[in-house]
Amino acid sequence: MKNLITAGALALVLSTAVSLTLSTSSRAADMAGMYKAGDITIINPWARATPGKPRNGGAYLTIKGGASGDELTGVESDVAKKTQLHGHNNENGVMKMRQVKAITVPAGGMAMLQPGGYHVMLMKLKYALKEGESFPLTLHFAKAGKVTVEVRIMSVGAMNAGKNTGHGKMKMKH
Ligand SMILES: [Cu+2]
Repeated sequence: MKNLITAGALALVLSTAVSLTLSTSSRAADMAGMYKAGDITIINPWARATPGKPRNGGAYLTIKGGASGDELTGVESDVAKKTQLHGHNNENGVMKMRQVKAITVPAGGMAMLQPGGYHVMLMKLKYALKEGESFPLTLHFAKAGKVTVEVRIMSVGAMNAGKNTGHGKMKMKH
């Protein structure tokens, strides 16, 4: 009997801890840009500003899998004539982009779309992407369905969505 009571009390403490963690993280996420759909969470969609005449652009985001995984199967956006999912291939020491059919979101893991890796390719942009602005991007998931997120436009050489302030004049070497 004593064990049962202890277990019950522990469960209560645990669920309180979990709900506290959730409320804290969703508040932080509001600022960063977080979208829940089905079992997955989309974090921080961002893109690089395109200097001069608009051509191609890239958009990046993190997708967190829940209890079950999912698959990102397609993307759509009005800012570009064509939108594709891309990955990189090392061909004789040269990194080349290639189109991929889908990006797996592992259960309990993350799929990262980032510079130098998987990304959303925005082909033939209809207008230049300006730093500080944002645009909608619709993601298609095998299980979670369609999710439209707002992509924040960071600086031309940005490497991620967060650490952009005060580094505007920093040159990125590739
Ligand atoms: Cu690409």
